[in-house]
Amino acid sequence: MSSSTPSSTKMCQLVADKHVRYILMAEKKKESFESVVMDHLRMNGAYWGLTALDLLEKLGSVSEDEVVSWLMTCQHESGGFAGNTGHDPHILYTLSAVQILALFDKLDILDVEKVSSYVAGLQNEDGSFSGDMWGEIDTRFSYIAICCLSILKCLDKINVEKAVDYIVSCKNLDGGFGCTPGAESHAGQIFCCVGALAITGSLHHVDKDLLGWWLCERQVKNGGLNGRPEKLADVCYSWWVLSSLIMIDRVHWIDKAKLVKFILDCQDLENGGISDRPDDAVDIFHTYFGVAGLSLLEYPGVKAIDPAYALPVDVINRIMFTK
Ligand code: GRG
Repeated sequence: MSSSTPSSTKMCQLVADKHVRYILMAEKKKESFESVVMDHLRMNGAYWGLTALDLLEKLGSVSEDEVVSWLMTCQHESGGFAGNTGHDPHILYTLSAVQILALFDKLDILDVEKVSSYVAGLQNEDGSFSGDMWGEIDTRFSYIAICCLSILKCLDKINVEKAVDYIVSCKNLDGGFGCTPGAESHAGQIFCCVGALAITGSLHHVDKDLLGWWLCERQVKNGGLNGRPEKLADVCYSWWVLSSLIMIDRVHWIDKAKLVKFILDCQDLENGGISDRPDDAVDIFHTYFGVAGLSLLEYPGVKAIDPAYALPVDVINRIMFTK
């Protein structure tokens, strides 16, 4: 790029090494504010950090044995996983645990029967899923159940037809999906519904042009994507929106170069990490979704990620092509 380029249009590069260091350090800072407030959802944080490391080809810099032995202390008698040792199990953390084991090629240490029974046991009569024994229902949990059981090759343990019917009942007139029937369309829920429909081979239920139009309208002036109309752009929607657009084959409807620039502008160039918006504080959630977004945008040096399973493509291939 020429030195006369104004700084506002100058494209910085991905500071991958700094992000790797930031992720490795975040794990060590157990007394920090971020660590304390995230203690109960450490399993999610581990999935975000480890998947980002793998996408940057640096998964080898963490101790697999340490992660896996901690992870197994989070499993309950029911088969479900908690967000950390001593907490209650939830379907959210169960998927993260399964995804982490998939990253390390360690799914064989799981009692698959037990984990899949826990997940399948959360399906309700109408096909929806609860998140745990307390019963909250949300299409996030439908996605999680379907993704988790597909990775474990146990989709036959649930009523897939009813699960799909429930998701379709959450479709809105704008082509999007909400968390329950009649709830507002939101990019995060759209990822969940489209991802679940993709995994179950049911994408014919999506009006691709209508939903593609709604999704590409999420791109705002600064190139970033928001999660619904009139909201601010946020790096995490680079994942929720882009993965959905890819799954319905409409990703060419957004300006990819402007989105790459928005994500790169959210980096802390000195200390690593990615924030929700330029100049905000970085965190592990946005660092993961920023890297994952760049992966979907085929940014050089970042491994390809599967838009439905939210795991590196080589990990998914390894699972799907082995018995
Ligand atoms: C494996 C990637 C993966 C996901 C598992 C948990 C889950 C399944 C999906 C979550 C989908 C979701 C609802 C994402 C949205 C997260 C988010 C940033 C919500 C913020 O919502 P608001 O209303 O923010 O606070 P806006 O941006 O609308 O102002």
